[in-house]
Amino acid sequence: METVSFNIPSISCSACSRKIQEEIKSLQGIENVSVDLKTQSVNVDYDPGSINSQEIKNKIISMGYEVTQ
Ligand SMILES: [Cu+2]
Repeated sequence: METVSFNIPSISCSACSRKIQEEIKSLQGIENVSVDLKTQSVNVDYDPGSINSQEIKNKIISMGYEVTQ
């Protein structure tokens, strides 16, 4: 299991937070997702045998959010 975190400066409310959490969780190989609204960041625990951090990042970008690391 590995952990990656991304900064998502355009997260502004709990609806964004919930949506991002659900979308990331729907990917294969994702163990846990926690979004912190205060720091506008997301922490993802994932299985590196199933998915990599770039794919997770791309998922967030595909939802229309800018990701800075
Ligand atoms: Cu929002």
